[in-house]
Amino acid sequence: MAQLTLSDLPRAVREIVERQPITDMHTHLYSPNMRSPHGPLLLWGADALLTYHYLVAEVMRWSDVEPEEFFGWPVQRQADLIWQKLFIEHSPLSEAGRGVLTSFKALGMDVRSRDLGDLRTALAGVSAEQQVARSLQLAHLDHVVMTNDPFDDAERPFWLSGGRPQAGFHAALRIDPLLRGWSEAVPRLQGWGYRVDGALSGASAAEVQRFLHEWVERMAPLYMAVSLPPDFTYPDGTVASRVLAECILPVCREAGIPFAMMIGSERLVNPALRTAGDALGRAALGYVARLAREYPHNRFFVTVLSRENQHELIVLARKFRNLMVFGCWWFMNNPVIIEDMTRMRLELLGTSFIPQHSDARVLEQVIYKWAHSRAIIARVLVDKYADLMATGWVPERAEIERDVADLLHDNFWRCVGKQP
Ligand code: HDL
Ligand code: ZN
Repeated sequence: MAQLTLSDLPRAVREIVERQPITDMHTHLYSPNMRSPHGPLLLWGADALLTYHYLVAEVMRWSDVEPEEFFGWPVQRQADLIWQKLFIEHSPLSEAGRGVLTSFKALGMDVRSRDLGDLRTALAGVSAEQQVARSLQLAHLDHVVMTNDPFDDAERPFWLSGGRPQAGFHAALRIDPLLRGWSEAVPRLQGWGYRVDGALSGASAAEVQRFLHEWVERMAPLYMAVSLPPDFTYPDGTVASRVLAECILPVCREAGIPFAMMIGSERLVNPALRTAGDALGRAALGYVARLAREYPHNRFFVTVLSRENQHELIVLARKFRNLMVFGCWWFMNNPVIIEDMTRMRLELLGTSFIPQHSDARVLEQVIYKWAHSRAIIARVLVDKYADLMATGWVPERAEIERDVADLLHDNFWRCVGKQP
């Protein structure tokens, strides 16, 4: 077997990380054949990239336009303002700003002109299917997991009509209203014919289970998911705790799929910014340990939104084999934090975690989000293998390939209990 020298290591690790096909386990992308009553669900192209809600939040800091007025503009005019403020009048040093340019460059577009018209033209005439193939190839992704919400009026008709995503796109059943909007969910469930009531009495729990089983049947999700506020806890005597214990976890166990808890999102801290108005809070993670302990036959994906929660979550993963830590989520998805978290995770978990997901909402974001993260993950791995070599242990190339495949691909598929 080819043994590596210390001087070989950086190049070898970078190559191995670059070549590893990735399964992107959490995105907001849609298969290009998925349509709402108003048109395709997938967002792609220059104006969609520029009006990503991360950049909307950033442009509001340099502009005195009222959000209400801004959201009334055509997308192209919104993109024009963002380009002018965040790229021309101020350097795009933020991760979301730099990312747009990384994706443009990878797609063969020359950003030196700084002419947004030229950049729009470069993407004109390309079909969604072509752009999906180009973007996934450039990002070197083999599978993409979507976020699929049966409460979303735009998406529900596709599934109810028997629609199926194209190969390579997989569903994740997203059920936030059941755990953080129960009072609004009840009339909707009733309207769909499920005999539930606000107190979860009578047949309600069985009916919520029926609702979940029917959507598992329709979507064939790889996992079920929820985003939880920082103050969520379990058990807390509310209906949400009963929905979790009596409905969600039993259905996940019967369906053989993990439950993903994305913890710490504070919705609409500034409602005027709409999707861009969410923030974060530090959570008390004791309930994560309790769930992992009390439900040993359930598997849990967990990611947290507060930097201060990261270390605590990693330690919990050391205690529970049914807890899989994943991703640098949302406000964590910045180089300084990705590097810090990846080092901490490797030092406490070895390779038994999933370092990243893209959370891409716009197709071409997978190009920059993964290019940026692969570079950081490779840099951290070089250091850790060099530390290993200092003990006299010489990692073989095939072992590094195995480790990187675990981190970027196989750990996910083992946790969902399926072969891709
Ligand atoms: O709840 C989530 O899945 C978050 O990722 C939100 O969608 C958030 O708006 C986001 O896009 N973060 O990247
Ligand atoms: Zn997300």
